[in-house]
Amino acid sequence: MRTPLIAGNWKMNGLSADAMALADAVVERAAGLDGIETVMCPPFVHLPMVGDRLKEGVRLGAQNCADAEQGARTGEIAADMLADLGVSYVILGHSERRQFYGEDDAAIAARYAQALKARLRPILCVGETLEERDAGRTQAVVAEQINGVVDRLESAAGLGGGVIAYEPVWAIGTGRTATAEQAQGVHAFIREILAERQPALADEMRLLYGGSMKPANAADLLAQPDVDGGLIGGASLDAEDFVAICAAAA
Ligand code: 3PY
Repeated sequence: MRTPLIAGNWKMNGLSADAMALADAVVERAAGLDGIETVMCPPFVHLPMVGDRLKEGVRLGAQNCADAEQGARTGEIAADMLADLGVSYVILGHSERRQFYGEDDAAIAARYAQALKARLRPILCVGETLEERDAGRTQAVVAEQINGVVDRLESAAGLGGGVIAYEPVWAIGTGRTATAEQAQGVHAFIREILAERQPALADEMRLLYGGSMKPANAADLLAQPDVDGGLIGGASLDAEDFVAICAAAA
């Protein structure tokens, strides 16, 4: 049985007062939701103050971590610094990191390994662009991104500490969402890739859908057998919408 997981990716939004107000509102509304894991991933600078406001059942996540343990990495944040703040999850390989900061599979794998070392649970994002989908390359791209990380870890079992988020790039920040059938198709394929590595991993690993998930489409997406939760962008900045999605998963 895979516990549903809903993680809010706040991206680069909000000043400290906004972060505190949003965290308070989510914690208050999410009280009493059972059977799911809820995670808030604010920008790095807001982690301590959001962390201070969380109550049982709501966890703290970060939006990236460094590819090295410590030292000469100006501007980066080490995984164990995040763990030290009470962070449980870390988003890695988001398409915005791949697109705007040139993070490739090797860089993402190095970050993944650091996250595992610090006992953080990585949320590995994969997904195709519209051109790749139109060219019939969705499965090839997703397989390449997953294998590009797993092949660089010590063993496939290492992947097991984490979660995979399928986020079609064409559905990020565009208001477009994959249909429930499109999402299920790719999630089932991801489970096949994992099963080739390790059958138990395929059964246990949670697969999230990300890309304009909102209250209006959440129930449909979450009803799919291989969709175990969501990585929520814009809707995670509105406590009512975010908790409505959490309720749809519970
Ligand atoms: C989105 O839904 O826009 C996201 O990028 C979630 O990570």
